[in-house]
Amino acid sequence: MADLTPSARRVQDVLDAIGLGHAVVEREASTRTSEDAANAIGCTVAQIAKSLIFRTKQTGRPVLVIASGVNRVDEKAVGALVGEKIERADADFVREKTGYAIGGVPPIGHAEPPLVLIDEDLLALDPIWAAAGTPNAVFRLTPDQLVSMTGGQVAAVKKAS
Ligand code: 5CA
Repeated sequence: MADLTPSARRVQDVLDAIGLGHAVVEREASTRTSEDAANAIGCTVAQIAKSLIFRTKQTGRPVLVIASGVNRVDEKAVGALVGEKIERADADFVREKTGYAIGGVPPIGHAEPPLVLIDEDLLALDPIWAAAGTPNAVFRLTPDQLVSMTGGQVAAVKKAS
């Protein structure tokens, strides 16, 4: 535990403050994408809780959508839920609002508290895994814990495929 890289360490510190015993696991193998993470962990892509950052178009607020790794996010549905059109955030916005780079954005501990929506499909999967600050770090949790630690709203956010 002592040798996590600094960004993963920051996530571990947030998890320690939450106090439910979650442990960041840093690996040699990439966990940069949902597919990478599932391969490294040995779980299904669906069990990867990917943290996607959007930006509200008018007011420029960060919106965090935590979605199952197999789902595409329906931006119109998210816009309707937050009451404003949204767009995909660029890398600089992600870094500024979360404090982390794309590929390692965790669901908790962001620099600016975002609006949080959680893909309802994640509630049927246990355990799930989320990014933990770097493209090589993840932590395991239950969907209920994801809801409680983020304060997110569980919603239908996936695109019909
Ligand atoms: N560590 C993994 C598994 S948890 C991870 O973070 N996956 S992820 O899917 O949550 O993060 C990668 C996401 O970053 C992509 O799905 C994509 O939505 C977003 N992304 C990748 N490249 C860009 C880019 N150039 N601009 C904006 N968003 C991007």
